[in-house]
Amino acid sequence: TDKENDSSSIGREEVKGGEDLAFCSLESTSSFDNVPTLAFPPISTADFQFDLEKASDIIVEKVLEFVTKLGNARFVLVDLSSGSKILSLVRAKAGEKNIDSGKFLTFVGDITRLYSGGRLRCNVVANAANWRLKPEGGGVNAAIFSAAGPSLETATMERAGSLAPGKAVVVPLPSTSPLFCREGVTHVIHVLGPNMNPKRPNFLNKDYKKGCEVLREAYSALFEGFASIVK
Ligand code: AR6
Repeated sequence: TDKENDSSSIGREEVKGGEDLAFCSLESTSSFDNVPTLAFPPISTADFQFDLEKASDIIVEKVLEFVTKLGNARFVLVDLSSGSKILSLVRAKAGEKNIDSGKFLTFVGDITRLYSGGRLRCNVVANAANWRLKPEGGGVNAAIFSAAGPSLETATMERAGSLAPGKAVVVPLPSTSPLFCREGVTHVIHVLGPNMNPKRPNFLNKDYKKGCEVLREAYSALFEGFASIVK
């Protein structure tokens, strides 16, 4: 399947004891489990309508910068569909730049079910948030808040009441959250990307000079947040 192809560089783990996951049994099944791993969606590329070519350039540029900075950490770009154009673009451009395929991979699947559905351990998950940091809206934001349960909203509000474009906030996930106990996610990092959709707040009206600047800032903030957890 596409999922297997996409994640082949990190090796496959045997699916075993799937039922145990409901009871928070997350025993280590491979040496990869101990590598700090950030799963992130392509920020701003769906509801916020950011140009995919430009977004893919920025993702590869920022991953390259932080893969080098972080050393012992993995980055996983996740999207829902095997036909995801942004995943193909990023895969091609990452190949051209020779980014270590053990440290950066693309993955097709639901970011809220990476371990239970894909046997991929990611201790940190990024969210393409809204400025209010609320569960509303659709996309990955609604999926993460729904999968994490109400404790994510409480934990988020303890850290920040809102987010400016280009900024990120690291939220430790309470161990009672299903995302923690089922998937092994210890932190969610909310990021607010640039918005090119006239129907959403802070609309940049085709200003890609500003848009690219804010998207770069957003990935820097996200990856620095991840670095602060890894250290
Ligand atoms: N798993 C993996 N990837 C996903 C999932 C999922 N469950 N759901 C969506 N994606 P978007 P944005 C991918 O629209 O453009 C919200 O309403 C999706 O295919 O979620 O930054 C917020 O409240 C796409 O590739 O985020 C904000 O207001 C990527 O995630 C606004 O949308 C980002 O799509 C943010 O818009």
